[in-house]
Amino acid sequence: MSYQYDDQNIFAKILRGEIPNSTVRETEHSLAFHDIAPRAPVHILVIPKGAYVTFDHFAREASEAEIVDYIRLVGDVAHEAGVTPDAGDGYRLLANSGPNGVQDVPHLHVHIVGGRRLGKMLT
Ligand code: IU
Repeated sequence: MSYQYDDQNIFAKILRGEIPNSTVRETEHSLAFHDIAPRAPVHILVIPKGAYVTFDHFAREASEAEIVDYIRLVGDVAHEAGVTPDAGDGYRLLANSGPNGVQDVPHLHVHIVGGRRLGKMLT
């Protein structure tokens, strides 16, 4: 997997409105939606609207406005889902990246997973 962006990936189609999604929150530069196959009571994906494949790609190429918008949305969504340690029992952020990270969809997505006690790794 390179940083060559494939605009036929499923999240690109979601962003173009070609495929429905269960939106949690949308901002100028980012979208949060429920994972279609949740592996925990809270399982939300947060994606930038820009064409970035992995977190490092995003960190190097995105504007500061996109980065601030994205990081803030991840935090806000976790907070609103009630899983942050101040309001709940904690959660995990996960960004599978590239083949060894077993990334299936080649558009950056952070998983917010919580609502149950997790094992040490998500497989
Ligand atoms: P991964 O980190 O690339 O393995 O995660 C991809 C996630 O996208 C995975 O948890 C899927 O359940 C999820 N997903 C989705 O929410 N909607 C879809 O249409 C498809 C995958 I395809």
